[in-house]
Amino acid sequence: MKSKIKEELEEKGYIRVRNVLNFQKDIKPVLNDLEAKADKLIEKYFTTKEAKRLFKLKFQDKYFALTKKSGVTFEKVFNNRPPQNFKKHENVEYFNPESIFNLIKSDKILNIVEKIIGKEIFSNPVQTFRVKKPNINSGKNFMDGLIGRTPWHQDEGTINKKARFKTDLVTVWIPFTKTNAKNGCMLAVPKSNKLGLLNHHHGSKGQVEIKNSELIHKYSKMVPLEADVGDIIILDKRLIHCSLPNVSKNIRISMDIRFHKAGQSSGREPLPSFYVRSAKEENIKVKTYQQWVALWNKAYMKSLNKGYTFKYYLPIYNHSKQDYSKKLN
Ligand SMILES: O=C(O)CCC(=O)C(=O)O
Ligand SMILES: [Fe+2]
Repeated sequence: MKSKIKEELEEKGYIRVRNVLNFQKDIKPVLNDLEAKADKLIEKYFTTKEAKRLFKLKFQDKYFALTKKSGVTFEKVFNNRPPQNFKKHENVEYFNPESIFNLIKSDKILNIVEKIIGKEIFSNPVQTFRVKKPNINSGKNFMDGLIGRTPWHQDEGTINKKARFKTDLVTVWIPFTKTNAKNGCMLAVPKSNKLGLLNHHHGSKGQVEIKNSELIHKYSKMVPLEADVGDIIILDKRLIHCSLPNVSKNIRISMDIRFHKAGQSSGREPLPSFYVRSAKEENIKVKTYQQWVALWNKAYMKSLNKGYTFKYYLPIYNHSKQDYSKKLN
């Protein structure tokens, strides 16, 4: 029998589950690690005297001080996985502390995911930690999805052909700050998961974007996916969604992680995917933080002389039936 959650997800394309995570146990450890990462950067960019003063500030003020002083936006450094593209042999240090590994294998999250894709579950490598800066109105980060807005897309559009149409992929979006329409929460088109995979294209900044997405604002019903810290938002792989600009004065922090049915393609080979839940205990091979870090390091090291960690082709049909413009009634 289908679970209620699965039924609702299939019907609307998204679902918010309240109070899944505990602030002290699940959220705070990640925020602490984020702050430790900022402190390391402060040591690099500031004098010892300046650093001493900055260490006392809140993460947000550390981040503002860092970006101002360095002119660097740190979108790759604060992401929890190696970047898709980088300069050849550029070894970007990314944000992959144990607290994030703990979230990926959290029973609180997996108990919900299990109701959607069943008891045999892989961690999927399509994951992004996002520290969204306020008021990015133009420039290279304008629509980068990392510190800027995320363009209109379906998550299934961002995986490769091996997984497209085949893999049962589910997105779990986790806020680390209360997130609302003002600070750039996601925006979704309810029931759009029933439209099939749509034609995507490269937007003006190279981003992956649904073709005709300008029509969405004009003609479609849109719902802001607001959430409190502790809540999670689950997305269907075909839900049409984007994120709003952050027009508040504060940063907005979130992480989206994904899971798929064990044994299926992750859609991001050669990045790691592995069992996080199974009825057979011996299937769980990645048990320690060190093992997890080693998997990612290996994938990244292999990519260093290529300058990219993964590639996929956008879903572009050679017919227009899957254009968003054809879906309006
Ligand atoms: O947080 C965002 O800006 C976008 C997140 C997203 O697209 C996702 O989790 O699939
Ligand atoms: Fe997405």
